[in-house]
Amino acid sequence: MKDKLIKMTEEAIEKISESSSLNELNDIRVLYLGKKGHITSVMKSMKDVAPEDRPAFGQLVNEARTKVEEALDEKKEALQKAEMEKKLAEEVIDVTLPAKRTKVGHGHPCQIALDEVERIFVGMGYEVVEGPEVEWQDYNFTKLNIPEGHPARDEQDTFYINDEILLRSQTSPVQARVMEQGKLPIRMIAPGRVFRSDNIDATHSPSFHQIEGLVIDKHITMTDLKGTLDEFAKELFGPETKTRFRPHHFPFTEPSAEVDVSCFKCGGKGCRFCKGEGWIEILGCGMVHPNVLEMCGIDPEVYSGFAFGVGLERIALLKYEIDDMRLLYENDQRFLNQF
Ligand code: 2NL
Repeated sequence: MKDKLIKMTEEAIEKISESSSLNELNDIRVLYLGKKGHITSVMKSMKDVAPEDRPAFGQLVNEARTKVEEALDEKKEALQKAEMEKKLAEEVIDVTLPAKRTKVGHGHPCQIALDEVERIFVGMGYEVVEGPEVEWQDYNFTKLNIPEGHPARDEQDTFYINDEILLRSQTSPVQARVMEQGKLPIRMIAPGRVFRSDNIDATHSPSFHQIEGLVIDKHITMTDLKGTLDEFAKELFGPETKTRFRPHHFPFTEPSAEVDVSCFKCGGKGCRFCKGEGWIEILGCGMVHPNVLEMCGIDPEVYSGFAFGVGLERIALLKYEIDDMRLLYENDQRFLNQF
């Protein structure tokens, strides 16, 4: 029995030293020390040994067991170490390799144009104020001197949520809200998304962006309006730019005007870009209608003001010489990467 045990132990130790993986090592552990393993079954045969020999026999088996366990542990450690070294060797990082190029994004042409417009007006002391895209029709129309029955309220032109609530068709409700707060004077621009029930073509979209401006103070006159928008045009299109104010009609301003800038391509002589006109229309404006002031809680006998509205897409199309508005919404990177 003793010889058998010694042979078994040697055999186990040899197998352990020849093993080359942790899996293999585990199989050997099971084969000798597992529940039905060789050494375990020798231990179980204790009952066949004479009682007086049992202590010595037990000690022998335990020694054999310890030897095999030690050999297993030692080999396990060696295998783990080798595995780690192999892994480290495989995963060497060459810090001198050139890095992957990261792509840095940039603003959308409309965003670039908006930043420019905001920069100009903030430079003149204006605040930038935003408001909700879903509005009360009271703020979108009534308070802006567009009474019930006015064609601008037509269901064909405006997206209604219900009888009272709609998608704003202009950003002026933001200004109406500021006027109502009653803090005067006001110098603000309200940029944002607006909605009209239009079909999509090269110059129209059911959703586009507007920047409206509002100035309210004592003694504000049409000359303030002209001087401000002339300065804006020069900053946006270059110092040579001239402006032309043509009479127009808006319900919320009186008098009202449309503003053209001298063509920044030909300087006003007339070219393909300005369709031979020498002038390009950029915005609408006027002196705030006394009805609007009154409905927003401001005394038109004491205060007066001017307002204007610019289409952001229109500015971007002009400034970057883009001939189709749809390009601004398609997000084709071949187009966007040019700005
Ligand atoms: C255009 C014309 C305009 C306004 C917007 C305005 C706002 C208030 C009071 C009075 Cl709260 N007026 N806004 C005034 C004149 C013209 O926009 O063609 N926009 C693209």
